[in-house]
Amino acid sequence: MRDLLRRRRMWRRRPELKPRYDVVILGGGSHGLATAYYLRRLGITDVAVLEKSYIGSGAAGRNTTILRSNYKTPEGARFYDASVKLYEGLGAELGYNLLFSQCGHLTLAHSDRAMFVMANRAEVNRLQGIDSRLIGPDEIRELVPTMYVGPDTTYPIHGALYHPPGGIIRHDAVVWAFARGADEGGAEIHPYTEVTGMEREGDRIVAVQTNRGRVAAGVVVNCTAGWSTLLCDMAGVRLPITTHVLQACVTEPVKPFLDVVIVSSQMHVYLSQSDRGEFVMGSEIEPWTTYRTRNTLNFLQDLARHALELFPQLEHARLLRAWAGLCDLTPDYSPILGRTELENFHVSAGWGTYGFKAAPIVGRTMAELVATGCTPDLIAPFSLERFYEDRLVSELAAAAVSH
Ligand code: PYC
Repeated sequence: MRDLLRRRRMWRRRPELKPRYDVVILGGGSHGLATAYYLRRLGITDVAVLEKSYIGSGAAGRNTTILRSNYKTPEGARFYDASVKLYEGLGAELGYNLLFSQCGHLTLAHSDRAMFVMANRAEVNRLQGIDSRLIGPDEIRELVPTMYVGPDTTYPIHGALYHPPGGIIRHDAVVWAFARGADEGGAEIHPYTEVTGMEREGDRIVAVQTNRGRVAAGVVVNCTAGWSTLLCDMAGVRLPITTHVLQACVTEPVKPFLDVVIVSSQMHVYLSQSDRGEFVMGSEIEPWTTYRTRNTLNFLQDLARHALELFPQLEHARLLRAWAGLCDLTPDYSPILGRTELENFHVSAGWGTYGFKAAPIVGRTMAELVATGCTPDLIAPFSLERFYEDRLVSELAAAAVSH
């Protein structure tokens, strides 16, 4: 009975902050909570997750829920593939229905050049054992009979990169499940706890200052996505990141007629149909840097124009909601993961539009780094040092958007 009651609750009420924790995680989104969860699995439970707003209020609650691993570089493909594999077992592991649908993912190609690039990507993917291949218009029509694949569109469809394991998952459920899993292991989750400063002694962060007082820390892990540069500034660590906004929206629910994720970087549109019947759609990042997360009419007009070319059936569908999130971009469009120049201050940042896909593998590898002091092989290519050592991992144009 106690177990049952415990299961019904999500996580414990926020306790008082203790004066010290072995590990302090900044950011209560999918990366921070996943790190706390995997730390628990490694036996590290004196952990606090500090979140300035509510749990999952940042990028984890503002993405378009797409999972995939069909990246451009071997390093990227390997890394995101490990994440998709963890996602496959996550619902059962955490005892939570995450509504993961591996419905497949199609990246449309609208030119010969795009076909060539997709063919290369498929090769890179297959060499990593990832199911990914180039298909032509006939197979596209079979997979998505409801999509318009005719010649008289702005960007006629020549083919697509087809990635069967890609799909969508319920993003807020992922956050809640990780939070509950971390909490069950003893990690403390502290919403509405904003970090206002960091105390540094030599090459270590000894404590973080918050709006609820000072907390000493053995290790600090910065998982704050769009705000990571601001938090790193407090620690005196510079990140080569610019912050942009990315907008998305959802229609009212309509009868299910799309069961694959459709992406076109040339049309700047990606869309899928949720389990509730809503069309979840997104577009290109705004090219300027800002923290202003407001929607714009231009975004909605451009997105609607492109979405309707592919799915004219949506002509009368009304928009239910639109939102915007922060996108932290690095010069090579790959993340920055792991150690910084400070001994006990690690970072998961620079995710662009890829962060949510990586949550489980970020959690697992960051937890391993904290527990062992060694950088796992899978994240070694994404170290901050690569920008000083000219070892970039270019994922330019591997996204649904044109970054
Ligand atoms: O899968 O690359 C992606 C993506 C971009 C924006 C949302 N998802």
